[in-house]
Amino acid sequence: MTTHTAKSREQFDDEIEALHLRGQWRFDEDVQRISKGAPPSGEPFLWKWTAIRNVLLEACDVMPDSLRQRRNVSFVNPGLRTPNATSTITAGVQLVTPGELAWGHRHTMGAIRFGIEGDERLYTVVDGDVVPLAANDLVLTPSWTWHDHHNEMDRNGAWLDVLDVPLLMAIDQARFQPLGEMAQQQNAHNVNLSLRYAWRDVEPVLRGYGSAPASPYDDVVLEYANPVDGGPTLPTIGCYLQLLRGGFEGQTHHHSSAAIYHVVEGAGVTVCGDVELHWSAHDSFVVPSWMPHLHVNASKRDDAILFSATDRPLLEALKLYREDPPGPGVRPAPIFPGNFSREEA
Ligand code: 1HN
Repeated sequence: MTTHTAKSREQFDDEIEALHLRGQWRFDEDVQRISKGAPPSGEPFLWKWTAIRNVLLEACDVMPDSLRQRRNVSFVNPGLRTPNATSTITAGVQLVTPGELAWGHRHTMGAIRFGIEGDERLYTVVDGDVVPLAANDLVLTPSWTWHDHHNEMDRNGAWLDVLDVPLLMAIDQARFQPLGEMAQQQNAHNVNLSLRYAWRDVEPVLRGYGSAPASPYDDVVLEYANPVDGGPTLPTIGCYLQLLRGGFEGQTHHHSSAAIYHVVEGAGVTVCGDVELHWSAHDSFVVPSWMPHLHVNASKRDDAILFSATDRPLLEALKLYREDPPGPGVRPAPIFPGNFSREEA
């Protein structure tokens, strides 16, 4: 038998809210929203290299020494509630002046860095090992590894930083520890090749692809492979390099992962939803999750090269990675760091 009360539903909702309870019926709005498909999170957006560079140069003057631990400016996606590039990834550019040291620390957040301006005298020390970060090199700083950055050049050094900060924040796993000293003791054997994918090794692999047909969406695309297991660079962040050959006009596709791109060379346009992102060397841009997009090389003759970092490994681990149209079923060809090959790994 039902008992009738004069209570309104709103009154009832308020009463149980005071008991820290909430009826499933109140999630109706969310349910309606996600019934139409997972909404894209964040907007397609592009940050021009000239603007980023000017901001970083000005930061050299404006920032007091006490704030100079990391001179990094992060990309703030205008479509997100948090100051990040995507829902799972923070990205930005860091500048280190001649002779400067970005002091040692470690964090549970995993990081990858892609060199923009620098040679072998720009380096990171990771768990005591020196890892050069020359232009277009990729360097890994896995979760909880100590790292301090050094610039022994007589010019500024700069690189792209990509970290899984928002993801680790969301799942309560973000931890940070300063080293307590400015820099780590450097190991005797010194250079660590397993954390560095040097451009001088990677570029010939990419350009050596020849004229064979490649991905209709990404043209010639390589994945940076982890030397230990051949898997993604980090459990949360995968890194890719793609060559859009002269005249390449990609087809539209979409996938559940979100990406931050960095332009290595060339110029072109990425059409994402109804936004056109016109890019040239050293610009960075975001392609949000689920958004239909295509890439076009503006030149009929010259190559364009894009580096990208995405949360695809995270989604694959959760069995949530989707792409449409479905991929060709072939993983992009892996590139291994340093002297590693798949056999040795
Ligand atoms: C960080 O630790 C670095 O170690 C760079 O160089 C960028 C952005 C957000 C949070 C931590 C670094 C970062 C960061």
